[in-house]
Amino acid sequence: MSKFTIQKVSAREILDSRGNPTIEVRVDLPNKLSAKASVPSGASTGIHEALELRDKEKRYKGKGVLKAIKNVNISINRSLKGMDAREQEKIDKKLIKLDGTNNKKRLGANAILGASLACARAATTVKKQPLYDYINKSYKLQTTSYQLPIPMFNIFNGGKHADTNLDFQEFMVIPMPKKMNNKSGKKVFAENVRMGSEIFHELGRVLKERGLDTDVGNEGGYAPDICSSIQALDMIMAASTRAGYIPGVQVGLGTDVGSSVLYDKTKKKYIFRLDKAVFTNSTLTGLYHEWLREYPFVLIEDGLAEDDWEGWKELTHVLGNDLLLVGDDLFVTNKKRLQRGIKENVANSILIKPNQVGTLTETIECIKLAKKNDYKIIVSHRSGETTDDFIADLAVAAGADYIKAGAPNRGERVAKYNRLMEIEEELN
Ligand code: 2PG
Ligand code: MG
Repeated sequence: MSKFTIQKVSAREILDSRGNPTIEVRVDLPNKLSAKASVPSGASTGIHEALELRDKEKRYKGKGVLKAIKNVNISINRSLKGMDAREQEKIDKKLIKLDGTNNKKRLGANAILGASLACARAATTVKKQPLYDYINKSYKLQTTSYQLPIPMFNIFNGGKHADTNLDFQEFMVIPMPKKMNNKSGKKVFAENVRMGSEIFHELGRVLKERGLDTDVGNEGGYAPDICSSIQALDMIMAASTRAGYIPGVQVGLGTDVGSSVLYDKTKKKYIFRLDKAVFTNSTLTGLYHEWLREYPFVLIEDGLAEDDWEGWKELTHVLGNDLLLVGDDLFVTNKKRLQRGIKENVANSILIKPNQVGTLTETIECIKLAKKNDYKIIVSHRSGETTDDFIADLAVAAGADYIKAGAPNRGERVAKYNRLMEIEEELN
């Protein structure tokens, strides 16, 4: 038995940031070493994601995760006990085989991912290796020096993440890459966080002055009822300028349209209630094009629905050179779907969410495929989060271009940004 031999894998039910149950997995090694990982949960989940196992019983209105926990405590524990925690790929393969379905519906992607991530973290405890360094080296991700991702701050929440009238799920402010590099090359990430926070608070003041609500949505961004989508953009622009950051020079805009839920499949139309507008995939692409002329957009995520491949092709053809076009529901961190995207020239960036696919190894494989094909990498949180900051280390390990972890507000969101600032200090 080595110091890395897995003694026990166990799980318990905890609450996520929306107050819903989720799973926390613990892996025990010899010498009383142990590590935990918890699993987030989406609200605007893509239909092609791996399955999040919920009890569908009376407790928590069906949202309990006791079945997933039982799967960890019994079958996953039985099959991982005795394995070397450093053999992450072997561990993940075993978990995939144990589940035996193509979307992890038997054991639950939440049970499997929790175990997968907890094993990785446990392996770092023996030599006290930083998690990002451990992941990077285990998967031979890169040889050059570590780089911190650019944070994308979702400061205006709508869609499925707020009970307000904005159809767009997220409006983000994104520090511009080159212009922000300070001379010493140090604390760039921390400076980007400061920018996000200063704009966020300025936006709060802008909203207050206009008599609008300053309560926040699921991801910590403001979520007032407004008159039009454009009004949100204008207020974000005003807040950026007032905070001292020049839009288009120091800060850009991004949106996660979350368009899968706005799409009427039978009519093949995108319906935006607030703006009283109905679009086809072509006319919606046209709207983005128009916005690009008026606002400093750098990124559009899920601009079209998860299975609107034809629309995506056109969108990529029209705007792919000017914008980051990010596939989230479209790719669901799934190599097969990304492969199709690459083949059909669809999108140029991918959102990476470990729980969409269910193991660390599959997440990394997807990142590798994306990188090889020059897709930009955006590691992402979920709208239902915990204070687990695993994705911060994952982003650094993978040399991700961006990280999306919500507003610079609320504990479960800032946990990721705070961890990245810590890593930046460590690396400097
Ligand atoms: C998204 C995510 C995170 P959810 O759509 O990108 O912002 O939302 O976790 O609800 O899928
Ligand atoms: Mg999304």
